[in-house]
This record gives sequence, C-alpha cells and structure tokens, in this order.
Amino acid sequence: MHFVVSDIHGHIEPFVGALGRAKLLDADGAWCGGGARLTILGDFFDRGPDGIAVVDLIRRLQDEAAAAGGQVDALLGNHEILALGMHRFGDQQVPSHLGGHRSFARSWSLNGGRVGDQERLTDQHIAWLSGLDAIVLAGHDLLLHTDTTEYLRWGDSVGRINDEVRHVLAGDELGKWWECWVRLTARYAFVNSGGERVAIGVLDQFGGERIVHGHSIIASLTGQDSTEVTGPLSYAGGRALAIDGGIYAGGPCLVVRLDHDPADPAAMA
Ligand SMILES: [Mn+2]
Repeated sequence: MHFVVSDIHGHIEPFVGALGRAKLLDADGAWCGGGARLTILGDFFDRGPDGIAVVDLIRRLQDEAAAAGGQVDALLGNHEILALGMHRFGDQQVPSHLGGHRSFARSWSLNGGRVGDQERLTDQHIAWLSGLDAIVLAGHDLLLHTDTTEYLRWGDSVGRINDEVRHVLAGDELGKWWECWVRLTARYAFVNSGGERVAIGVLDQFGGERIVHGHSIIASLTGQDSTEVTGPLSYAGGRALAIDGGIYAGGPCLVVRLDHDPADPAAMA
C-alpha cells in the first residue's frame, strides 16, 4: 500500500486526523501503518499555524514506520525552499538580473511565512530539509510537488535532479537558491489541450505512467470551491493526478492510496 498526501501548510490537526482515518496513525499519534508506504509531497510550512510540528511528526513517523517495515518519505516543495531561504538569506536582495527588489524575506512574507516556524527551525531541521528529494519514481507513479516541467532544468534524470537541487541547497549562491524557489513555484503545465502531451513528455524522460503532484489546489483546476473537493483529480488523459485538496483554503487533507484506482471511493482515506 502506498499513500500520498501533500501541502499540509502548518495544519497539523487536519494532517493528524487524515492520517488517522487512513489507519496510518493510531489514537496516540503513533505509526500503525505497518509495512505501508507514505510519501508527503512537500509544503509543510506557511499559511497555517505550525509547520515545525508537521516536520517533527513526519520525521518521527519515518523512524516508527522504518521500525515496522514501512516507509515514510517527504519531497521538497517550494515552501521548504522559502523557509530555508528566509533563514539563510533573509532580506538580502537577489541578483538584479533575476528580477530586482526581490528577497526571500519579501516572498516569505507575501506567501504566508510564520515567525514561529523560523524561530524554531533547528540545525537538524535544516539538514533534514536540505537533504530531501525533489522528485521520486515509485512504481508507475512519478511523484513531485509542483505541476511544472521546470524540474528538467536541473537534469535529465530523477537522480541528477535530486543531486543538483541538494548541491544548490548545500551552497551559498543566492541566485541559485532563488532559481529553486521560482522553478518550484510555477504551475499548470499539464492543463488545457496540450497538457496531456506535456505530461507524456515528462514521463518519457523520467519514467512512469502518471505524474502525481500537489501545489496547485484541486479547486483551482476544476473551478470548484475547496470546500466542495472530496477526492484527488485525475486529468491530462489520466497522466496527471492532483492531490492537494487545499487545506489552507478550507478544503480536505487528502490521503490518497496510489495502488487503487483513484476513481474508486476505496482509494480515499
Ligand atoms: Mn507549493
């Protein structure tokens, strides 16, 4: 069993509740998913009350799941770059050829940054966040945070992309960091008439039959209100699956089982 969830944005209580309903977390908040696999597709921080609690829970569940024969992984979202960039560069201006009058502090503030998360960010959090993969192939599913083709700019394979992003985050080049933030903030590459073709191009490059992403909330893809969203959205001829229910916009925290047909109600936790 492989579950995915995305874009928690500091909303620890809905996250805990959703993992409980998926029978991955028991009443005491401990991993009870046995050998199941859970992948969190980024954006732990900002817009909600406690991004640090989200990160701490994920890290604890990684250990507990591993001890039970399961596996918990997390991917980088744009808000992780934002939190790390805010910590590292603050209001330092990005190089003018990349836009001018830009800084991580300004973008962090404009995108729901929370002072409490910055204040409690430890060296251990930073090391863990900086080591996360940006993209992973799991069976037939290519998992990533952002619905964009921008990943291709870092490399032509899953391994090379992850190595390059880690290399950037291990360094002090503000311009390269800013590029990470901008690339992971793009969206909507797989919508509209050409979207299926674009998705197939990405899958041809990296492998897999379907792209599974967060970042762009389902309501923004369907024209619904987030309160009306009840499950993941399969689109682009089935080549893309959007799983961000839009927690911060009043939508559900979707824990989606990948090894079931997403149209099947049993796929929803
Ligand atoms: Mn995002």
